[in-house]
Amino acid sequence: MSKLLLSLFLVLAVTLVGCGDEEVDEQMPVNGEPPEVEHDEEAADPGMVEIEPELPRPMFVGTPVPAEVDHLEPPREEAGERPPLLAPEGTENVALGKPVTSSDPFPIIGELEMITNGVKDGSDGNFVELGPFEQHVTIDLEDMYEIYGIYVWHYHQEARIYFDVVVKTADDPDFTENVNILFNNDLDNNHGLGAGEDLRYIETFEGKLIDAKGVQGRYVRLYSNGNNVNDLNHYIEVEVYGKPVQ
Ligand SMILES: [Ca+2]
Ligand SMILES: [Ca+2]
Repeated sequence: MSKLLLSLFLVLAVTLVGCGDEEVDEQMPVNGEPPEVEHDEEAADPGMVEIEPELPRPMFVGTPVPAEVDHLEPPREEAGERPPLLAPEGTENVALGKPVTSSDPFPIIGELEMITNGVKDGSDGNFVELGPFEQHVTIDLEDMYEIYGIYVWHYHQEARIYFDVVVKTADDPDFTENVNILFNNDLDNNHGLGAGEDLRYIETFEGKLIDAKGVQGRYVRLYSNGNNVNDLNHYIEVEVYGKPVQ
């Protein structure tokens, strides 16, 4: 948890420095040392490798313009700046082809199977559209895994922001055993899972990476509550990078 806080702090710090470029540049301490890279320590671990999912083609170009939504993560200037997910060798997408259920079992568009079919293209015909307001989907990994990261593509034809995104894992389908909330930007607790403090973010072809830090679980549930364009909920793909529990 402290690591999460540190990451958030670093993001904030970088944002603040970035905003104040003009005034601050000359006053930056110059000590000849290159800036600390957040992942140095982990990268030095010989058992850890970088996980790079295959990305779909971008559906829009340029830096997304932030919508008028507060508590929003600043968009990255360029694609590919995101630090890679680090995970033990042998980690792979264990959600591929696994069964998906949902609070909306009869999607408006598409099928729930599309969420784990490996296709991340953002064009029409590749997303599932769930009903309005609070909805969730659950992936059964069909075995216990150590989970290192989860990538989520809701929709990337335009720079949308989905609300009340929560991602959690558990050992059982009712989410009563070993429940871990990995991400939560439901600021006012619409889902009743507790108010979250994670930032909202803009959807792009890169998907959202959620660090899971090796948490163990079999079931992954993802919540949302409409988006800044309409009240509906969409998924193109969810990838869960894990290793079987030994
Ligand atoms: Ca898909
Ligand atoms: Ca909310």
